[in-house]
Amino acid sequence: MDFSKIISAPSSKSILKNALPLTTNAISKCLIKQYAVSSSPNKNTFSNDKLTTELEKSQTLSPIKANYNAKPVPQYVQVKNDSDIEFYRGLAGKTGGEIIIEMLQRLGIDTVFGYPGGAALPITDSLTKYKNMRYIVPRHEQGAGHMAEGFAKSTGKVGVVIVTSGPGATNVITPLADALNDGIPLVVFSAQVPTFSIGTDSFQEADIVGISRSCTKWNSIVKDIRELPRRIEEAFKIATTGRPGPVLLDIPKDISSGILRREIDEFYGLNFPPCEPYLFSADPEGELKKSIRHAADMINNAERPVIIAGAGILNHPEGPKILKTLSRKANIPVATSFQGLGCFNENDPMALHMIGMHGSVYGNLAIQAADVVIVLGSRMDERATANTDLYCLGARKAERRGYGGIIQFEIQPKNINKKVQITEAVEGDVTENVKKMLPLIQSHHHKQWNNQIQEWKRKYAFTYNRSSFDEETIKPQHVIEELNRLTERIKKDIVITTGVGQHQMWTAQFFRWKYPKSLISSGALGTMGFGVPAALGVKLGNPKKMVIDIDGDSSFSMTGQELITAKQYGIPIKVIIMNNASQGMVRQMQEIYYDRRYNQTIMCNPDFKSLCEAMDAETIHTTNKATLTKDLKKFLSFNHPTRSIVLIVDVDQSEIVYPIVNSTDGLHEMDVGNLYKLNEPNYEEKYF
Ligand SMILES: Cc1ncc(C[n+]2csc(CCOP(=O)(O)OP(=O)(O)O)c2C)c(N)n1
Ligand SMILES: [Mg+2]
Repeated sequence: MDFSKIISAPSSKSILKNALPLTTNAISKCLIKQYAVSSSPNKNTFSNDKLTTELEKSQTLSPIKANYNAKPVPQYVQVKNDSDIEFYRGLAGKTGGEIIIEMLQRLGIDTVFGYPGGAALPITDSLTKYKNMRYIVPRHEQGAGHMAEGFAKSTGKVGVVIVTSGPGATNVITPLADALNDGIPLVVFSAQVPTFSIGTDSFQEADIVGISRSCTKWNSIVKDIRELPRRIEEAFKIATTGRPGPVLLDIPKDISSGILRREIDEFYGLNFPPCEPYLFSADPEGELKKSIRHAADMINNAERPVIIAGAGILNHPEGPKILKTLSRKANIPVATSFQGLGCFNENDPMALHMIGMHGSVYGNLAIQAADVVIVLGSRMDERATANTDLYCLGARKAERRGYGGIIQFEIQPKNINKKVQITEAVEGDVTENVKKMLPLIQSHHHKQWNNQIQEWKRKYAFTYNRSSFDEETIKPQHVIEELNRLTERIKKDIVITTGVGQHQMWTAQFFRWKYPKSLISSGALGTMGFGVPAALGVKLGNPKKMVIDIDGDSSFSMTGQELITAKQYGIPIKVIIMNNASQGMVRQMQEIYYDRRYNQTIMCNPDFKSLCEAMDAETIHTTNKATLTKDLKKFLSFNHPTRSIVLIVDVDQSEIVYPIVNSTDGLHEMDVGNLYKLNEPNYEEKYF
């Protein structure tokens, strides 16, 4: 989808009329008047239409004339059906704030996250006039953003955020960047100072459109109330089409408090053209067919195929089913990126689990040895590939011999050939295209290859050093293993969120993921502090599920105050703080690469038990291995309709996440510490 078309296309004649060159005086005179009056909506308000006329009268330069005959009507402009037209007409007489909420209701939104402020009041006050709208106010706007992410990622709906101007808006930058990197649909309304104050360094003014440009899929400021409905529709469409992502609409206070005086008589439909593969091809359908045919041929000729499944599979309701069908049909083992965890049942013998920098040894060995690597909806981030020059060496060799290579199914064109040169790219919705390819796939046993995989799985299972200094010390990996064991039968009803660090990687490694969308974690940006607020958003979207945040002590310290939000709204979540009293992941790097100079990574932590109790959470503090299982059972069986529970587990600080692949090495060059010996004598000669 070429969004530049949307941004640059004229929206309506009236909008163009407003784009007049004006003297500064004329603008401020008219706008100050408008803003002052429109703040009290029942008085004789100054409408935007009247404003336009005033501006026209007062401007001294001759207006730019739009040439309406120059362009055909853009494809995405549609006349809506009768009920839409009626709805649009009904917006006349409403304030900008009311229009926003009307539009949200029409788009099926029932939950908004946000934080109030002077500039946002016309919007948040409008919320009080509508039923069935939940408005969740966190302790910090970052919390609102991560809550919206958790809500959106776990439900597939759009996460909506409303924040005030200036610091309110800048506080959501991290969630915006996080959502952009992980492909999560968010619509953020940031309030802005009135249009006539923009650029005057006015109180709580920040150029949020400029600031958020690189961390949104699209953003815009709405400077005309008549434009508001159309912009909101565009925002939702852009957030949810193609690869989902965050958008931001900046709403000046005079727009949100102003009144729409005249009916909107030009209608824009939600039906954007579908995301077209091969935008510049004369025959996109033919190109797609050719790619799919070639991909199928490569798979049919493969001796050692491997699938890498990413988040793209989870973005389609049928994704996991289609993935399983492909794997079954030709007996292809399935590895998963961190964000793809849950798209394939990891108890399946064909599962290679998470691959990458801290991925499974067997998965990484398989990827490097495979002659055909089929990447389904994964960006191939450097955490998943390590050194790209040494990536998929087996497939590269097969490519040179004219039969194998790397196939990438991907919806986002910019992710194709971004870091890794692809042999065949199939552009468009991943699941739909795999579905199209399935009839062309021949059944195959790949017996020798799968025997090899099973042997690697037996030899190099995820493990850790189980002996510790004393009987009491708890190994962090053991906590996840126990949680995995105790929840085996109820996993369908559990969603897990995490912070970022060692605990996140151990959660990925030692929990066996079976269900789509059961892990909600910050992958590409790696945002500490994601866990607690994301868990709240997940719970609001999935009230029947048990939502567990597995957090690090340092990650929890960043946003743990959102447990007060949990108390305020009675949102019962469960939190495990894996307390190693350190920024473990950084401490581990200091140990390995910086000669044990632990510069400021050992944490001065609060008494987490008292802290969480002060936020009205139930707490358990586990310090001894002997009580871990009992405490975990108590934690899991705690069942209160509104109260949260926090289990603080003091764990061994010295543990290191293995395997480790250095960014300069190939995926097969793993450091596994003293866990076992990687003994594959002829591996390179055989496969590369
Ligand atoms: C907001 C943010 N700041 C800094 C980092 C860099 N970083 C990555 S992991 C980590 C330590 C995390 O510590 P903790 O949450 O206690 O988890 P642990 O590694 O100890 O399990 C840091 C500082 C980050 N990912 N995010
Ligand atoms: Mg820690």
